[in-house]
Amino acid sequence: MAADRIPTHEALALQIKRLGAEYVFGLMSEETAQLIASIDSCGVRFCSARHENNAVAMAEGYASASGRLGIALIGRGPATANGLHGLVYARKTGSRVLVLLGAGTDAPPNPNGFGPDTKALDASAVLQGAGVRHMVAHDPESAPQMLAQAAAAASHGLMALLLPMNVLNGMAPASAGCEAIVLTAPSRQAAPREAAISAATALLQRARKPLIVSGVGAHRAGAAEAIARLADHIGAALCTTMKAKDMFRGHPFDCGVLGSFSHSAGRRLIEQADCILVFGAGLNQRTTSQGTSLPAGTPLIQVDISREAIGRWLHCDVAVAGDARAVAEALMAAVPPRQEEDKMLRSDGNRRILAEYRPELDFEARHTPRTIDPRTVGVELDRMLPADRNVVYDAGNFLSVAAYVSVPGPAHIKQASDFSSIGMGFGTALGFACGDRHRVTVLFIGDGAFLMTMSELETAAREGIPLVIVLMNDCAYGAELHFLKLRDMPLATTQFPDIDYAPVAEAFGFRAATVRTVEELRRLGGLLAAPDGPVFIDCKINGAVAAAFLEETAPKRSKT
Ligand SMILES: Cc1ncc(C[n+]2csc(CCOP(=O)(O)OP(=O)(O)O)c2C)c(N)n1
Repeated sequence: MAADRIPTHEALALQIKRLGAEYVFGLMSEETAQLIASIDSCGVRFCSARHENNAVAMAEGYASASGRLGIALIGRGPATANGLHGLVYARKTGSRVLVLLGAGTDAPPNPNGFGPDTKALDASAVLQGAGVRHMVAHDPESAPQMLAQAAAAASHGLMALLLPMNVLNGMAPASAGCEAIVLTAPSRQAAPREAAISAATALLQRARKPLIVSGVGAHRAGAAEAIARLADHIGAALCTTMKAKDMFRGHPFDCGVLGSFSHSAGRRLIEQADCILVFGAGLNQRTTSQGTSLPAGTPLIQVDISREAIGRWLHCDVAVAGDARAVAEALMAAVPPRQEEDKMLRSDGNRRILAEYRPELDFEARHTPRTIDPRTVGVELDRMLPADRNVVYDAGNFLSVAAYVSVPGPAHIKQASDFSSIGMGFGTALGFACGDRHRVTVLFIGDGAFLMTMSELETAAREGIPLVIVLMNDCAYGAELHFLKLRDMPLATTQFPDIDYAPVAEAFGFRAATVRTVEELRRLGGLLAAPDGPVFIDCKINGAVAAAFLEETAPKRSKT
């Protein structure tokens, strides 16, 4: 072997180490096994998932929590097909994720030259069809450098790199791609146009009751403080999208989340607004409750770094393209301060409405003898779990619980539903927990999604990932149950047996409990206040409680 050449899998492993990677998440196939062994040998932790989808979701969750590059490594053919759900999900999140995939070659797959290649899959065509940007390493010589390029490209969202078997099994230069790899930050357009600021100023000056809606874009721009200052300056009330939940927690005029996850006190102020100023929020169907959450006909100013996001789902009267913080500061300078007595939304009455809001008084709890109202589960766990926490949600009817569970801020809430799929929550939560080991990560997941991904119980326990899993168990595909119910259809196909999963989680090494009543849940206070290892709670919930976002999509019934 020439001294200056090493096996490609070793060169690639060294390149991954040079990227500064802490973890590679993945699942082994024969063509990637040597690369995985090399990665592990060079001191980068290979964290093995039990399904390729979950491996990709782990990389996404890690990237999302840490802001660093999340790397997944999965095999070719069936492994690639298995990972496709995760790949599309990761693309939709926009997180910095690099997925390395084994790939086939035209040569017969086994050394004796016999075929056929039963794992053959046109991965390029599949990835292209799925809208996943990808590169192909064509030769061992350039593969390490290509990996560096793919990692740099992943700064702007998901990038996949196909590593064919002949490349992985070849020899690469030992010194390939030694230069430092710099991940570029997404470029931000700093200053808004003056004309846009004047138009927005004119509307805000005329408004008596302005409302500011902030989304995750405002959070990413670090605009929370500037927006709160602007709100105080013009006498606006504040609210956020679900993705930016608790951005203004503690502010006396924080109305909470807008739309499907809103609360009654916040809505009382929101419905009074006579001008809406939106920062970094896409205004999707849940934020707008299918277009009904904001007072009809109210002038709307939309600020977004991306021009395409402006006016996309809701009318917009004034568009301001620019960085949320820069725009908030520009408006602060341009709009004259409003006198205290003219801050109509900031009346003592409105202050009291918000201060007196108690989540448990916002609904009439519907427990049954053997189940808890899902909203009560949220209210109780909000008090019981450590306040400094990350919360990750899978998707389903149970998601209504999210309205009642607070977080330290938008960096600590993650909904794994960018693909509107179930089953992405478990992997995402595992990766999120790896990306932020300073606080406990709590996963809320329905029994349907849990059964899709429960193999990862083993991963959590093996890797010592401190995860609290709250299984919102209604023994049903609840979202589908309510979908059919709202359309007067039979429900039997959506319902499943009542199985206790706590012993299953216990077998994997979790501390686990089953709860059917509020009293049983409260008894877990000690376990939940400071969890020191993986914890699993099978919460038997009343599936009859439908989430607002499902009811909002129900067909309109004609009056008889
Ligand atoms: C991958 C995938 N398969 C199926 C669906 C359709 N679907 C949406 S919600 C849901 C039910 C989920 O059940 P569960 O996880 O128990 O949560 P629940 O709705 O009961 O709260 C299903 C099957 C989907 N969105 N994604």
